Amino acid sequence: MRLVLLGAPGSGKGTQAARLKTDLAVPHISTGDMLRAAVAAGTPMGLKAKAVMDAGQLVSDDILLGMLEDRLSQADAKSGFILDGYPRNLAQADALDQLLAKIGQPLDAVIKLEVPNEAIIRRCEIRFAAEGRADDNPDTVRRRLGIFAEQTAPVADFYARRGKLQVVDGVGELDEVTARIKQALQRDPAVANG
Ligand code: B4P
Repeated sequence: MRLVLLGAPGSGKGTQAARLKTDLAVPHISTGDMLRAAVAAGTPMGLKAKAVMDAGQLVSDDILLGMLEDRLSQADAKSGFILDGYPRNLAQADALDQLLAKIGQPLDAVIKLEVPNEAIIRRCEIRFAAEGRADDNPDTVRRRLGIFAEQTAPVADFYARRGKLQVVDGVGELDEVTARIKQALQRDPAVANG
């Protein structure tokens, strides 16, 4: 299964991907986690990315594509993957299409988690209090939501036009949202037919 999870910051992509990976028996590939690992390791790329992430902006497409290409070439990704946080704009969606065509692994499905902005702001406030992630402070979350509406929302149309998009309500208990995603994947003809 090759799945993309789309959704605004704080919509539950990372949370749900971590729950789905065991059932689907594929790795969870989060570009946000990869960038945070690079920041924590103090690599030159991490140092460059930190300021951009803390400000709630998107890290450059070139950096992201190189990182993703490396990750998808690893052995565990041959059986599929759940991609969380990528693509975040149309240039990344195009680049992903080309990369997957090159390695002969087209996407099976794209799930978009829908959560109202007020709920997202509340979730990120809770995480900010618990983890202190700079990009979860309320002003930065509002900026990230603006970037999402402007740059990431068109990615959903990109996949809708290709018949790959399913929209799932992301509000509710974690188990409920997981069950909705699994139902959507069952309905997906590309997935149901293997
Ligand atoms: P991400 O790591 O992708 O951060 P995120 O959008 O906040 O999602 P995350 O997966 O962490 O949170 P989740 O929604 O699961 O990106 C961080 C930054 O990295 C970006 O701003 C950007 O700078 C950079 N970046 C990453 N990818 C990039 C790309 N492709 N191009 C350029 N830059 C990129 O959960 C949020 C909170 O909600 C959690 O605390 C969770 O516990 C809670 N939650 C989840 N589901 C819930 C539910 N059903 N009910 C209540 N709370 C819930």
